[in-house]
Amino acid sequence: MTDFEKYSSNMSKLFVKGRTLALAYDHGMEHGPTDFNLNNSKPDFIFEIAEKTKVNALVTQIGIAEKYSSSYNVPLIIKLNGKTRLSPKMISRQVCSIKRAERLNPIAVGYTIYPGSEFESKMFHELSKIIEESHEIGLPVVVWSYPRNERGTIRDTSTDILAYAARIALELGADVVKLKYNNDLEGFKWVVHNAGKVKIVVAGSSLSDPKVFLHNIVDALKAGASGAFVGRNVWQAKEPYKVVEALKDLIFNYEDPDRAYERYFKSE
Ligand code: FBP
Repeated sequence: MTDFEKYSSNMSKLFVKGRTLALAYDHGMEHGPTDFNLNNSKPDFIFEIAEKTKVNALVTQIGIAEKYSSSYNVPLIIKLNGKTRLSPKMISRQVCSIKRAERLNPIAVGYTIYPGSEFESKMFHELSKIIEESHEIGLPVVVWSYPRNERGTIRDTSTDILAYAARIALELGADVVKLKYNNDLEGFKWVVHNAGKVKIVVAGSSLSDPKVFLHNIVDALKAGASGAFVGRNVWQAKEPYKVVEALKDLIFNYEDPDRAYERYFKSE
């Protein structure tokens, strides 16, 4: 298989009919175990959800992928950088090489940038090398583009800033950009427009009422997003499997959010 064929094959695993749903589970590094309980702190719990629901991919840091993925048939997206919330400096550096990630045969790699941080140029520089090397071996790159100021206290999700975050991903050569959705359907269309040929996926954000959450996802899709990479709204939910099935209906079957809510959550 040529690198281009490998790239196309990976992209078609990640996007089915142009849409995707992945589970995000890099929070142990980013937020710490405060996000977890006795169940979802266990990587096996998350791998089982990903395998049984057949989501397009599971996003983890390399350590979890290395220790757990061999027991499961789950497509991986391996995050190559990470930071903790213990450090006030808004810089996330590479913690895993492409060579190391490649041993696990992921369908893509991921990297977070913080546009607006005083360290943005370091992250852009590192990311540009990662994109170059990944593309040489047919690996798509997903960029988490999260605008922040120096101390991480400004998490601007205005339309202009999100459009900027999307544009940076396009200009750096990302294949997919992950953004926070700002609950502004019309504004988000401008964000999508500025991403050009880069596909946009939205984050789930902190645990919210399922009805509100499903509506937000559908609004992001209506604005032109190609799917979602969801973490806490799945594995912190009372019934994670129902959340994933509802999301699949919205994303792949263009289901109405109220109908999906009734189907999966009404009896609760
Ligand atoms: P959620 O769906 O739980 O919001 O996860 C999305 C995500 O991008 C994770 O991949 C990442 O760990 C986390 O959000 C980072 O969130 P933040 O930088 O806002 O703390």
